[in-house]
Amino acid sequence: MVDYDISTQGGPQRRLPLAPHQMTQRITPANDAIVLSHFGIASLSAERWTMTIDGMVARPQTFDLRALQQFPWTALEAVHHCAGNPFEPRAPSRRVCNVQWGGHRLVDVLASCGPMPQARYVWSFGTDGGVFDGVRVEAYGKDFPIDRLEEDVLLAVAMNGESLRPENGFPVRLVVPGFYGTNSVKWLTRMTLAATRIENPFATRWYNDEVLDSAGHATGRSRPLWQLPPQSIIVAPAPQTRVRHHQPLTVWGWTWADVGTESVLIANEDGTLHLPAVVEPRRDRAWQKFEATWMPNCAGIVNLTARATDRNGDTQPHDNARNGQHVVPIVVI
Ligand SMILES: Nc1nc2c(c(=O)[nH]1)N[C@H]1C(S)=C(S)[C@@H](COP(=O)(O)O)O[C@H]1N2
Ligand SMILES: [Mo]
Repeated sequence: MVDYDISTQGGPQRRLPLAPHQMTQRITPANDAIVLSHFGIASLSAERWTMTIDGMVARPQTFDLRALQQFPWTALEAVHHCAGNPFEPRAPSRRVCNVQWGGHRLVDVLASCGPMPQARYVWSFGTDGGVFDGVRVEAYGKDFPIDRLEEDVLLAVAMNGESLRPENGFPVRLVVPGFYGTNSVKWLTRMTLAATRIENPFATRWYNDEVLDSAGHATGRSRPLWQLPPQSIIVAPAPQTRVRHHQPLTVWGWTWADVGTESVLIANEDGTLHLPAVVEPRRDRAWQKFEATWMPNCAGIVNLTARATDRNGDTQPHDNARNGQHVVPIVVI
């Protein structure tokens, strides 16, 4: 198995997120945003960059940056969440941040190529490739269902109001808001419309989790890590905070899901606390703030946790899942 955590030049590169209690800002500054690159950081020139759109389109085209700039500008706020280690589907990933992307809607750019009605998937390729987990890969490639296009899929050239940084995909990356970060291909150079799924190990082998039945047993099937399931982190109180019993305390954090969060319940691990939080409305596909006032009623260690339920009615599992609950031990004195 690959050592996913090594960080060598030209090899995998990561910037770990802030700890949850440090994620106090709604928009994560670029210096604190996560970075995940399987083959190092590609270095592309804005002047020489081109991207070809081909496959099931009436008019295949190659765009340079000036051609891309002819399309309307749009910006949106979205949670940006790395699914975590592809080989550890049961480990909760809190590699998350929330950023503002700026760029051009892919649906507009594709319309100029005349997409054919038979096309069902959009394939995207980066310039980067190499050996990952013992497998040689020409180029990092992903796909997403074409139904998603009409929503908010972007060809992003900016993050938080600045030009994309090299590590985040300069000069142009795909952003599929609401999908795990792995789908948002950086250093984008080619897109292909197709009737079938892409054959690229990053789409069909890694970043696919086993489907479990209702009893939690393996079914032998897997599914791509696309839509974000419901998730949450507690920002405050921080772990090991000492609080007085019978004194009200604000518990707050961030929650997100592809379809948006419907509700968040603050609980403790012994099941005696069930406190509904107030969840703010969602802006674009950003994370949503939740907040509740908790009155600890006796001294001791309390393992505080939050449980988000999304608008489809799906709820965060306690643990053993990428979206397992975040637990924060608090000392009540
Ligand atoms: N070309 C390319 N795109 C990529 C990757 C990569 O290694 N190469 N990593 C993916 C993964 S797993 C994640 S989580 C996001 C991270 O984007 P960021 O580094 O801008 O935060 O990019 C995705 N897009
Ligand atoms: Mo990722």
